[in-house]
Amino acid sequence: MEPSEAWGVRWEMAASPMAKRYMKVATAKQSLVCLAADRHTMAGLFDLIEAVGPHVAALKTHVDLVDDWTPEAWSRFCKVAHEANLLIFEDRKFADIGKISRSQMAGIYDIRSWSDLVTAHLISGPDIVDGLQASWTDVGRSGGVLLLAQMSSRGNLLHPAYTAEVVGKGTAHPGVFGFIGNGSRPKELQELRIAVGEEKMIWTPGVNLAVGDGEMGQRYGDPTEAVLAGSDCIIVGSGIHKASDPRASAKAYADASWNGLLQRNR
Ligand code: S5P
Repeated sequence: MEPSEAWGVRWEMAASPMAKRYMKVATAKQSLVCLAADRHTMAGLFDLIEAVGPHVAALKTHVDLVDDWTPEAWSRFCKVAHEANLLIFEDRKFADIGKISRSQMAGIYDIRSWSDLVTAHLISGPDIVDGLQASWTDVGRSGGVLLLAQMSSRGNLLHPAYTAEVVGKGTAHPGVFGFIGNGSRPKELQELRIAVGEEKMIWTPGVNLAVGDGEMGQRYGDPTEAVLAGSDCIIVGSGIHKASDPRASAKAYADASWNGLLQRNR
């Protein structure tokens, strides 16, 4: 199937080349899954990517939670991710002023040199997006920012008025790839999609085939429902990396998300 057929209006409206790249990969793999690769060792990460690579379209990392991180091992890991045709998304949740966020993209982890996407809060104002974009430009690369418009955790402070401001500023900025929405609440997600319109991506954590409460205030909703409500990518962590058979689990999430997309565009 062609991406234009699978994605319909989103394909036509998406202005960002990174969004088009994601939709192409997702169509080729028939999977709208971003794996939250929250394992704490390099060996665990390599095992995971080898097991699930064919069934996921993007890889979300928390580079600072790996116990035995080294620049060499990480660069090999990124190479394997590229070979597996995965977008690499560092979920750093930047929140500082523009110039510091730009510097934090460098430093020991040098996120700007290997990430295709990063997350940011807009709490410090819109210059954070320019700071992050400048850091990719500094190394001759390009990338996209996902702004946190909603969160999946209970009691979070991203209230509707805040969400509306994030969406208003984010939709107008070409450096913004899209938004993080709350995958655990389809109704909130539908409202977010209406506010965002058709041009930008909405990616959603808080998704699990076992719907309900997770650890430490995490909340989970159904993957297909999230896609039907307007999510373009389900971010799944423990549902895959803690499963007894991560490959089979990744395939189950891929099918749930892909079926959601086909139903949505019917
Ligand atoms: O609101 C959010 C935003 C994010 S990016 N809630 C989240 O859970 N996340 C991330 O998604 C979180 O950092 C973690 O890596 C992943 C969810 O993992 P899971 O194991 O609960 O599926």
